[in-house]
Amino acid sequence: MQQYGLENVRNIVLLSHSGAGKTSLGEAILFTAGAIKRLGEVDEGTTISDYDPDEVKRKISISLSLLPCEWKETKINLVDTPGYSDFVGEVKSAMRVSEGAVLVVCATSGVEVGTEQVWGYCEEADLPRLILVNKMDRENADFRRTVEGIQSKLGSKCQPLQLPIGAQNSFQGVIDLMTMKSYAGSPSREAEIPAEMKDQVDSFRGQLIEAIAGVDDRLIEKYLNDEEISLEELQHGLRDAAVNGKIVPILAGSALQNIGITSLLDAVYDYLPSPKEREVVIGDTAKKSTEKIEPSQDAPLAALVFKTSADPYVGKLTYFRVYNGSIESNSHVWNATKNETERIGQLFIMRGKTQEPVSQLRAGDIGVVAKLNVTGTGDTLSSQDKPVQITPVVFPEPIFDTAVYPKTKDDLDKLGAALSRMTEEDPTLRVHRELDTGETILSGVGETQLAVAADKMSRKFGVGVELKTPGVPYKETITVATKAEYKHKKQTGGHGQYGHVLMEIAPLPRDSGVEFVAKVVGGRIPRNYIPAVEKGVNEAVQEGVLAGYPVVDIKATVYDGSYHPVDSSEICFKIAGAQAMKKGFSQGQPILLEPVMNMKVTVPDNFTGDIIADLNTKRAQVQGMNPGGGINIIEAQVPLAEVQRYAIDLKSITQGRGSYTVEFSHYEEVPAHIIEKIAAERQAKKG
Ligand SMILES: Nc1nc2c(ncn2[C@@H]2O[C@H](COP(=O)(O)OP(=O)(O)OP(=O)(O)O)[C@@H](O)[C@H]2O)c(=O)[nH]1
Ligand SMILES: [Mg+2]
Repeated sequence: MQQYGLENVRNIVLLSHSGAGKTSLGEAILFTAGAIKRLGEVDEGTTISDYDPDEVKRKISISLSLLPCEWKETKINLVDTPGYSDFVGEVKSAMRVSEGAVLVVCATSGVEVGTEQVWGYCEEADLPRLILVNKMDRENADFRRTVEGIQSKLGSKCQPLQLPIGAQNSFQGVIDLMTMKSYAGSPSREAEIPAEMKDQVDSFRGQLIEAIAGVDDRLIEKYLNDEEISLEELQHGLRDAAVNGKIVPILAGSALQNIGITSLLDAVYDYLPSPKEREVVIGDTAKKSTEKIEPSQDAPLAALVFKTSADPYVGKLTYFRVYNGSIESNSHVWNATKNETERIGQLFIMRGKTQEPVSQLRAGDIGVVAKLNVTGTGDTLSSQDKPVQITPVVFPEPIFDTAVYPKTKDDLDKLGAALSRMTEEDPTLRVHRELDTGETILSGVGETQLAVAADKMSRKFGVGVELKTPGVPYKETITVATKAEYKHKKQTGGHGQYGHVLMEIAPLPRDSGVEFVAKVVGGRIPRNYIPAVEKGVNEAVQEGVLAGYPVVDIKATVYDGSYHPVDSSEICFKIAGAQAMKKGFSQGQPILLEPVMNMKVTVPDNFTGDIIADLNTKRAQVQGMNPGGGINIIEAQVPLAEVQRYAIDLKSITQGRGSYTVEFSHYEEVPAHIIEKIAAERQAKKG
């Protein structure tokens, strides 16, 4: 097995708006580098990266996948990511373990919302990157227009390193503005620079050299003095600038036609950093401090787990990135996050779904191991003598809830286990049981993610489920104090039934629950029957009279009654207690309460009006706005019933440019005109 030194590795994440061509590009790269013999296609479901049946079915990537290959004796670990915004968790994981990114932009649609989003993530993470203008072969493909869009939306530090030769169905290849060499065809061959492109090439080359000199102290003087700058100096300058994020080179190509891929691989090798060039921040668990270290393959082990996947056949797979030292097959390591020893079996490198066994993985590399016991996503594997922790990936909080209903009794039995496997695999999924409605709630980033989760549960674990909008946990209460009397009296054959209760029912402040007090004097209800009365009350408050929701925030006081020495029994007093409670509740001018949420909606300024207008149709109370830097954060209180599908509304209002958080605030009275509708829905659900 070939071992790679730190400087001979590139961990590169592919990022873009959905559909720009990352998966196709990954395929073309593997093919060009000789890692695969046949070029698969997304539309035929034959790519190495989109191997999962859910990906094949939907023709989009859903999970990150590893696509290692070798180029110029350097191991390139490509990580393909999903572009669909629901799967941002996978993008964050993939970025965390990469030193560089290739951002794919479509040559016809240009910079889209998703492009700006991943660009933002790269800026946040300080991730060096290249941009590939892909789909140069497509109808309407336009390199110059796309570059203008990139420079105006992402900044002028994005500079063409290449020019395409031809476009659309005459797209043939690319010209490298540094080496002034041109490559055409598939497989790529060196070609002449077309004579008619000479002026254009000179002008773009001039801009590139100016940009490089502008960020390089050594070159700027030469440049200003009109001295000759050698190719080597320029390449050195561009490498520094790209690694430090001062210049983002723009390339051109077609993943589908496999054109420009050789040059892209060269650019990844030339201009993106190796693991040696990025410091690693590690926390010393013993000293409780963090330090930045230069990674080394001879140091004690530090490896970060960035993904786990559950599979009924191969079991649990744990994906990790080695930052320091090395890890061996069939060894023991120390899980410094859980403070436990973990047994490591056979190590693998993965290419799509294919596993290739390896005996060792060294710093810089990415690998997989099966069937770990205690280790989960975010954990650090290290050595017990020198336990360290690497900062884990920070995942977004789930905002979209759905209720999970098993289809059959058998599905119900297996549901819990399947859900816990799903949440282990995807850290942006959470599950909890809503006591008030009795529903199992699965929360995530968006609707598609949850639909995919349901498909996966059925396919992987044989658990059929239906997803529904969760029930709103309404409550009922009263607004005025009232008195009620109930006498339960029956004479049937032998001895009869008798229980008699007088009760006062009063409203309590919000969040008080149900209080029961007995103030009966002179033994008018014997003490041993009081618990039965309380039981009756507790049963009656399970379902209010308005819409059948639980009753809260009331105080029930039994203050009088009577009994019969022979006919009275516990059951009779229970019935009397329950009926008195129901009667009193009806008389107390009952109201329905609903949960109200605190929401923070973050959108670009120009959407503020649309957001407010939409919130106004949702019975929201806008509490404040915090504009700044072109972005506005709108704070509002909104009834839960109105915002259960807000993720979808927000996406359509802002074309995906907005985000929000939501949390429970308090219960509030439901306006009278809505109660009837809620009661009817409740009735229908029960029926
Ligand atoms: N004409 C043309 N079509 C392309 C090219 N690259 C990709 N496509 C097509 O664009 C569509 C989307 O390609 P993918 O590779 O799945 O894009 P992606 O970025 O991986 O998409 P997500 O996984 O959803 O983020 C497919 O139909 C591809 O065949 C290209 O260079 N030229
Ligand atoms: Mg894809």
